[in-house]
Amino acid sequence: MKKIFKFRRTYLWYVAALFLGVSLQSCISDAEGSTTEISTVSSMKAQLTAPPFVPPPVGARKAAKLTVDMEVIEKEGEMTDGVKYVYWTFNGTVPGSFIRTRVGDEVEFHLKNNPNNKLPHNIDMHAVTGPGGGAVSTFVAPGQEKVFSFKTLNPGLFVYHCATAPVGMHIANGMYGLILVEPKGGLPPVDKEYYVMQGDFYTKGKYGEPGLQPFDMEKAIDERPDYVVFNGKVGALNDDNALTAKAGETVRLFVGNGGPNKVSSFHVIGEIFDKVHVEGGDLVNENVQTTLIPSGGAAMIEFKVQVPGTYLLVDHSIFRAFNKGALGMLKVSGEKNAKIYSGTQIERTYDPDGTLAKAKPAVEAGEKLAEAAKKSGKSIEEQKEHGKKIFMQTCFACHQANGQGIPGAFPPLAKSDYLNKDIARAIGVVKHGLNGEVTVNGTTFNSAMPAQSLSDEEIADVLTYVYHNFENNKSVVTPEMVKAQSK
Ligand code: HEC
Ligand SMILES: [Cu+2]
Repeated sequence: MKKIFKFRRTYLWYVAALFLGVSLQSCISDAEGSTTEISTVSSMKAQLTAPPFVPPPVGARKAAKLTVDMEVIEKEGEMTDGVKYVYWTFNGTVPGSFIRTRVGDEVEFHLKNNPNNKLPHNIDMHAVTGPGGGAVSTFVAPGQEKVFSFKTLNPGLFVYHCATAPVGMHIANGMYGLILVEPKGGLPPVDKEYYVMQGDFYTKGKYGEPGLQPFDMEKAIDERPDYVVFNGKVGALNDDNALTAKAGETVRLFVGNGGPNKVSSFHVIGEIFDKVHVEGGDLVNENVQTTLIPSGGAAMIEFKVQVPGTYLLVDHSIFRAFNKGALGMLKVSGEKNAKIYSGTQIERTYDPDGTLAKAKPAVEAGEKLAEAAKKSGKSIEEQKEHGKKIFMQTCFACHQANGQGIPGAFPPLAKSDYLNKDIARAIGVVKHGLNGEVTVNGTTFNSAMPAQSLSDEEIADVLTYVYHNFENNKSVVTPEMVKAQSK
């Protein structure tokens, strides 16, 4: 017995010594045990990019002295069609330039304030260890430059932002961006990488109210944004500006949230995140549907795209997506795969008790026609007034309040060439519904509009309203025209 015990003790010592040796050796071989100790061997100018693009991966590059040039530019931009806003930016974009570093880099940061600007600014980078994340050392007046240096000690995806009083206002005007600190050896390679950042905006006018809209401090304090958007404006990532990938590729999204107020429930409709670096750090969650991105926080999101289509990036606090602008697009091209996603396989009427077959003619012949007859002989003004009510009850949910539609889902009725070209056809759409491809103002939609169960008079009024608004051609539609339209 005693002998065995002794043997075990020796064995344990042997194992311990082995461990010690291995860890000592790894320390010596990469000389990067503690990130404060990593030495830099070269110096270079950091390559910066405007969103939604990111600089190339660091790969195997050793830690270096990195010079970053950042200029604050106050400039007018477009929040959405017809709505102007004065943005305060880092390097002219919202979010500001993407900065890509690796752990152990020594960053020499140059902050310049454009001489045409009106206000002083600074920068607080969450990747910086030191007072104010750099804010204390970078307060610059217009026409001034300040330089400070820091060492990147922690890998991760970090937010940077202006921290000049009133801080909330500087951030609300667009002063934020992302700085990535890659681990030694870099992040695992993927096929596509993109830079997306959410922000909430507060304007004197309501959503869509045209003209130059000033910042509204009261709404900002109450956290009642008029706009919640990706990359600084409504539609920054839509249609021709959509992110792209091919089926079979892996995609990494660097997603930040500038706030200033709202937490994002970030989701991509029709995708599951294979991996999420939660809060931009080392913790990796897998198979995630929606990830929380705090104000002043970020996440690295990875997924493989399998089948073609348009995938919508949204804040799943969903009114923000469809009514305040938090909607972007990832367009995936490539081969269909019916095993993974079949598309509609069967479409047929569901009428188990014959209710639909009986009720439709009855309703039409009955109360609705009677009501229509009673109210005939309306003026165009009366038609428009009645039509507006119907529009707000029925069409608004899909085509939106100003008839602008929703990219990728519902075509616009505003300035719609399809609508204005052929009245009979438009009547047919509302009366009988519309399926399959339709091209409106050069954009093709392939969805379905159900037939609207409205009387001939209601269809006449709502179309008259639509034709007299949203910059359409002011056609008048009468119940007789609707009645005559059989298909
Ligand atoms: C449930 C959502 C929905 C509702 C409600 C709806 N539509 Fe549509 N509408 C669509 C979709 C989707 C299309 C495109 C169909 C396609 O791709 O084939 C469309 C197409 C149209 C078009 C032709 C394309 C264009 O943009 O000019 C007109 C006109 C139209 N709708 C008018 C109306 C009117 C008027 C109402 C209200 C009475 C209404 N729609 C209600 C979803 C809707
Ligand atoms: Cu500022």
